[in-house]
Amino acid sequence: MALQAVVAADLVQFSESFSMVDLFDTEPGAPVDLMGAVIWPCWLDRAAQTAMLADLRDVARAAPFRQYETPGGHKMSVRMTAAGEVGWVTDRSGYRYASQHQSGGSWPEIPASVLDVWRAISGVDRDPDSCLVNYYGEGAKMSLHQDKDEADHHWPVVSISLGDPGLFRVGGMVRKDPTKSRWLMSGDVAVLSGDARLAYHGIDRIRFGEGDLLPDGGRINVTLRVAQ
Ligand code: MD3
Ligand code: FE
Repeated sequence: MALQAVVAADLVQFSESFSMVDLFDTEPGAPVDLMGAVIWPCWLDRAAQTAMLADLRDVARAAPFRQYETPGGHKMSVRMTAAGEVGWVTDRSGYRYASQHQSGGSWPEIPASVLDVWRAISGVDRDPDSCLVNYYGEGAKMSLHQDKDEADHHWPVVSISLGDPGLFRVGGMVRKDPTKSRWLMSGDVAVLSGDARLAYHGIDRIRFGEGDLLPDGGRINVTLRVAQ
């Protein structure tokens, strides 16, 4: 047999011993502690990521992504929408949770695929009432901030990353505290509870186009909260 034919036969044998899902899957990792933020690498396998992405497309159809303005008058680079009883919004009048989106209706329900992650990982027996969906296109970032707009800060925050890698930075309770960074990959889930719940954090940059979950590139982050 010609060498090319041998190589081709080997490739067929190789590909038949794996499913497409296996080819994309990474092993779930042990939890990583980053300044008290607990990151579960690859908590969601490729099939779960694809299913959640389809649910998030439905959310975005009901409540389209928007680029909000901060109270200071800066346009955020991240595009946002939400699900649940209330959604986080901002405009010139301030940061707040609102029961209606800009197009006038109530927010869509939090998808079951997203709720399942909270129930499995949050460690609390109350469901979240708010699900923020952030979309990072090319060049988008989120500067260092605290999440303080919720009524009771003792409830955890759960964060799910999908799509391109994002460089997550987390520090302490004061902006100038030292920080640590880690790339959040598609399928990673982070739990912010205890002291880390009020830690400064942000996304410095994304590696746009590196992932293959979103056909047009970009990163999605879903955060679940008890807001009211
Ligand atoms: C650490 N989102 O929406 S997720 C946010 O990837 C937000 O879109 C980032 O910060 C993102 O407010 C970071 C990880 C995260 C979420 C909430 C936290 C880290 C956190 C709350 C407290 C401390
Ligand atoms: Fe935040």
